[in-house]
Amino acid sequence: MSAPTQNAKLLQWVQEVAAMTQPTAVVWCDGSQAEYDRMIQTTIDAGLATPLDQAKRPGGYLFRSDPSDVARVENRTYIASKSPEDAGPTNNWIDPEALKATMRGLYTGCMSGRTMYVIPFSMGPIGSPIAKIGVEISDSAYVVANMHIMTRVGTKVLEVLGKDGEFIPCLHSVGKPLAEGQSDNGQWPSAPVDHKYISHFPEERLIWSYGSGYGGNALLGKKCLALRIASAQARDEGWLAEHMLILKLTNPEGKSKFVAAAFPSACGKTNLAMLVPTVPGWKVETIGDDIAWMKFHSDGQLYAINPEAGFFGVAPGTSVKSNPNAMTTIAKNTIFTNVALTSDNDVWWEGIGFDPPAGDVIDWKGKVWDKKEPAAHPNARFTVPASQCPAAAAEWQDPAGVPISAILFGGRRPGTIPLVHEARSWNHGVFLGSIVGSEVTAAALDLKAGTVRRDPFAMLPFCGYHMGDYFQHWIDIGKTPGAKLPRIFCVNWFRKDAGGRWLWPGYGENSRVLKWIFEQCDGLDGSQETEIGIMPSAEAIGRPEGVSAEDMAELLTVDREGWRAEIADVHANHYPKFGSRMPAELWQELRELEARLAS
Ligand code: GTP
Ligand code: SPV
Ligand code: MN
Repeated sequence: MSAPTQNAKLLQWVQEVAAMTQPTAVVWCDGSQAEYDRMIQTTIDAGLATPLDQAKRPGGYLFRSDPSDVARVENRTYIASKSPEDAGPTNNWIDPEALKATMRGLYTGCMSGRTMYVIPFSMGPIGSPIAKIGVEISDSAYVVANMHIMTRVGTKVLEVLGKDGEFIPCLHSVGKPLAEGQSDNGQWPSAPVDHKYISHFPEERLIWSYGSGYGGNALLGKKCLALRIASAQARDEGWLAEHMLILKLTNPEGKSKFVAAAFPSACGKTNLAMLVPTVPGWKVETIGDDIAWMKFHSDGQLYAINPEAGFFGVAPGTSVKSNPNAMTTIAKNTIFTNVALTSDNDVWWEGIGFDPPAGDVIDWKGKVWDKKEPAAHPNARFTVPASQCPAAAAEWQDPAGVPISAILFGGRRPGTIPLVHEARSWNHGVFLGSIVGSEVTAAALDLKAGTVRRDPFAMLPFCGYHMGDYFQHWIDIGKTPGAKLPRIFCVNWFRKDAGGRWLWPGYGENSRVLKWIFEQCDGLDGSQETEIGIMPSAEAIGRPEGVSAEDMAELLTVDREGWRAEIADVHANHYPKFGSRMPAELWQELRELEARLAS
């Protein structure tokens, strides 16, 4: 096949990679529907995909990954800057040349028996000044199909790239060469964990991934490009690349504001972005559910775009009750990975809101479900075009982005952190982002689920450089001349009582908090100063059905003892990690909070 580009750098790179990985064929992807259909057929033929009942769920396909390859692998994710200091204490580091030598060894011959796909893609609307072009080389048809949904793939991207345009090379292999005549034959291809490398070279703006076919490890436009590499670019160029949803919030008078919110993986971004408010007259619409790129415009406002074109969302817990918009979105043209299969050839998962029909349920491992373990993997996901979301805002692909009025930080915290509090200032807000803690979820494979860890700005696994410098970057953003800075809030939907019962119903009821945030931005009354920040009265939030006045009080009081312990941990364990790169402004915020809580 002749190459559909004259971009010399791209042609040379493709040739070099093909020489190293030795595929049977090289295919340049055009992004067409016919190509998508071919990819799906290829995976069906290889026994990797199961078509769902096409009458009930048109364009629905189920994949089961290898049980060792079900989520991101943080221990095998590397930031290979020249100096370990530039990767910082929260990233794994290997010398870039040593890492490349190891990986070249693994890549040599790794695509034999397979097709090498060249996937030109755009993060952000094609041709928009904010968009970035990447080219992923992958030996996985599953990756090609998912990239079609999650990014803008194809010939148009090559046109914009032209002869000498810049692109971010993203090299990916599942790390499972095939012998001649051999097929995957129903076995999800991946490499053993100690051969997996999800590597980033931020100084060269380069990504090399080996050994995993799953999600953020393999769909390299997402976490690797749009967060890890883009965060390093954003630092250099004065903008922000963040693990944030973007939503449009409209009040009963028809006035709209845009909100961005950072929660760690599997902590509620997709759900908040598509929320159906319980508060009458209010409306939430979706711009994005996972990543925001934000830049100041000449009017002083911070504008955000969603660089993605689809959702790679957590399936378990998604139901008509919790997220009706997501359920409608995934009614067609959806790739499901690691959910359960029902006897009538449809999908099922824990928390879908109904029992599976009679007959055997096949669990995510492909066995008849014995009901001892979950039928769907907790990190089972759906991949679906954002354009199918009934709540998609009219502006969702606007290349200019949307002006952000409020930024939210949150995590899963059974105690201490109240339902909502507002920062007193930009720097105090950056402080709140820097100390975010959250219970670990199933979105990363190698961590113990349930334990609380610090996940600053929900970027712990995604910051492509030293986290102390990242904090400083946020402080510096606040000093942008003429900036109309968004207000900053902390939210926590995950409070529990001593018996483990949720204190807050969450989901649609979170609209009560969004309403208060909207009104705070407009300077309406309904708040009070506390030691930890500005908080609403119980009346300003209102009480959802089933929430007692005592629960409400617990959700909205300052747990002074809990906060003292929180702050002591930040002081002793969290901030010292960042050494001399820790901004003085944040130490100052910490000392001021300590003083307020002591008096
Ligand atoms: P990533 O895609 O991993 O970045 O995750 P995300 O932040 O988009 O998380 P998502 O919205 O998919 O939610 C993950 C899990 O949290 C799902 O099982 C949801 O049902 C659950 N969840 C979301 N919002 C709430 C809430 O308000 N309350 C409670 N209790 N659970 C929630
Ligand atoms: C996350 O883990 O935050 C995700 C899923 O959004 S993945 O793309 O696999 O990283
Ligand atoms: Mn995410």
